[in-house]
Amino acid sequence: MKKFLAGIAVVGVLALALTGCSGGGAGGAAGGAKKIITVGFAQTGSESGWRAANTLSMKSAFSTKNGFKLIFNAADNKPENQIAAVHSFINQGVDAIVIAAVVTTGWDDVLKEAKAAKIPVILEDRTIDASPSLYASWIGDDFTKEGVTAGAWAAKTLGATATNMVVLEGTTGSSPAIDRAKGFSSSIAGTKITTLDSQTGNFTRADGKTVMEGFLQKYGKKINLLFAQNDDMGLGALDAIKAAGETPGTDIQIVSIDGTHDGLTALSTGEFNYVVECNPLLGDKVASVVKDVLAGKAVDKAYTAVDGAFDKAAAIAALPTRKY
Ligand code: GYE
Repeated sequence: MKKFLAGIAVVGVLALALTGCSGGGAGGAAGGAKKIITVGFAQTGSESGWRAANTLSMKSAFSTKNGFKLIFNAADNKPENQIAAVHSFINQGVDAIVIAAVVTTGWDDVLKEAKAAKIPVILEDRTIDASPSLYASWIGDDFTKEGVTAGAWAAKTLGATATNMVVLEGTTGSSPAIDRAKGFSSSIAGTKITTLDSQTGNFTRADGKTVMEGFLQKYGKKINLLFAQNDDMGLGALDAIKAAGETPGTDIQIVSIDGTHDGLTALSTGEFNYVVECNPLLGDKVASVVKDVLAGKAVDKAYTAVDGAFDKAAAIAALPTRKY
């Protein structure tokens, strides 16, 4: 697995790498004008702040200026919509397909069709359960590691005293929901943290709020810890916690994942207690991999972004220059 930095410091390097290879390959039709690369991008939807930043990053990387025609589809987080979008990309004869898969399962048939049509598929953000022979590469973040980091904070901070946790899970069947849960559990194993309840909030603020309201009704003041699998659900939960007369960050400690501007703001004011980063700015790297694949260059099967984590002081320091 190749590590890459999607942060600000490396943008220049990635841009250089892109410039370096743009002379040859798919972009360089022999002797004539450069061929425009048509790419179909099957995005999950628009569930979160992370997703908004990811969509922007993809749209700016796959720009006309960079030699692309982007056909963008947002599937409203419905797997069937997303499969239909990929079918339509195949029918339109796009040069390449990029997928941020809503769920890990159900991909074999449509990916086989893309392969038969000789259209390369590049996975962005989320991983899938399919034979690696059905896609060229994956570019994203290490969700298991994010869960491990979030859980390690919880274990260190609350693991020695009896602690009742509730969990707001991401989209059921999505790779970040599956892997973050796995990573978190491994870190809190053997501690005094017990899980009172764990339900999906679909990575959205609205559902984070509703599900947290339910938890508070059911468990009252028993809850000491909330693990929100993304910032948005944690932010939605804040409203429910305040409405129940409790103080977020004190009565109920909150750890979340993403590191969006809004998440870090909640951390800077003490309403969240810890946030693990998940970098959504993957567009430039995805675009360079697409160009390499179409140029017949060897690419790695996986490129993993490097992520950090924030406590209150780190959030305050990071906020002024935060890009998403
Ligand atoms: O954490 C969440 C988004 O797949 C990593 O999807 C992504 C997740 C992200 O909606 O906010």
